[in-house]
Amino acid sequence: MNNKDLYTIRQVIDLTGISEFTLRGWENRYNAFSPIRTESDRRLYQRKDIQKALLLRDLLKQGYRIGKLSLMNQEELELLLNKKSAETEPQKPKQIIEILNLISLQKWRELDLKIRKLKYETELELITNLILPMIKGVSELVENKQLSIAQEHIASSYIKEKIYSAICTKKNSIKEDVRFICATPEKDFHELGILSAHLLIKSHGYQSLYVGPNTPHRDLVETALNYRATHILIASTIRMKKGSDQEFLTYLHHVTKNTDQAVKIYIAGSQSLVYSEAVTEKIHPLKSFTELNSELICISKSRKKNELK
Ligand code: B12
Repeated sequence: MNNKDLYTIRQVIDLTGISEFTLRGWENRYNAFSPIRTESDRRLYQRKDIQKALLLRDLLKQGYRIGKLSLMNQEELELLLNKKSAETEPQKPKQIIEILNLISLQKWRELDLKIRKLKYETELELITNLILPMIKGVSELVENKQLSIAQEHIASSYIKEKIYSAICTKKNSIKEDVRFICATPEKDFHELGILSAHLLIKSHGYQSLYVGPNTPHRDLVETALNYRATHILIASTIRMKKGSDQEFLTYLHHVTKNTDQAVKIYIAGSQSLVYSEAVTEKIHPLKSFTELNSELICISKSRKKNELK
């Protein structure tokens, strides 16, 4: 490549008006670019990186979120920018706004009380109307740099406690022939999705074993065999680096290959939806908790049919 086509970080700052802190944040946290490194470890950007930085800058101004933009390629970003206005996000319920205010003010004791008091009718409602909006709110606060990593950890812990306390209210399973296990793949510590799924499964009266986050595929397979799992639910939230798609596919391949043919494997989470090539007769993607809930109802119906036979 011609050296004239490469730009130092200073030149990129001058051309785009974006600060060094922001450029590095987009690179490190969102994998937005991978600048070439000189021998002295200085970053050199290509023309396409500058174009992407400009697109990101303009779309962020329109109200889009960096987490969403970072998953798009240049062509998709351009298309989005040509749309007249940003998606209008639904208004958050009042109690969620109050909770997010307490989080951003770091009023942890008040937050604890408020989260404990949250009322809900069904577990699906708790997940979709309260847990997911809280997570989304936390994620927006982090993106807007209103929360530090430590504060994000604390907020996530309170959300986790709420899910745990809902799990504790559930009686032991009566439908013993359906046994789920819930996990996230190795290196993925985002467990709020699978923990919520574990709660929802239990609320339908099924057995569920919470294996938890960061589970090596060998351990998952071994657990599935010992527990005689009938269903495995794997949620993947993170895409850490280039090639991690392949890692996830390999992970799934191991789990599929080494578990009984009758075991149904569900994959969920923001990253799993891009893995359409993973879908086989045994692997079923789940887009949402509402879909998981419908699936759980279907399992119940087919059990009843089998009992009648
Ligand atoms: C909470 C959180 C954390 C917590 C996790 C706490 C915990 N105990 O789980 C903590 C603070 C520990 C954390 C750490 C990190 N995180 Co984090 N984290 C998040 C956050 C705010 C929420 C993720 C979450 O729990 N989602 C819960 C699920 C349910 O919601 P969702 O992801 O929106 O998923 C939707 C669907 O996909 C579907 N779905 C998702 N899961 C499931 C499961 C089932 C069963 C079903 C049916 C549906 C479903 O439902 C949701 C609603 O539609 C996101 C922000 C975001 N925008 O997502 C970042 C995010 C996932 N984290 C991110 C990063 C980079 C990290 C770190 C690497 C940061 C760092 N530098 O240290 C670490 C490393 C963790 C690791 N190796 O796994 C990035 C990932 C970017 C990427 N390239 O993939 C995100 C997107 C933030 C960002 N924009 O930068 N994180």
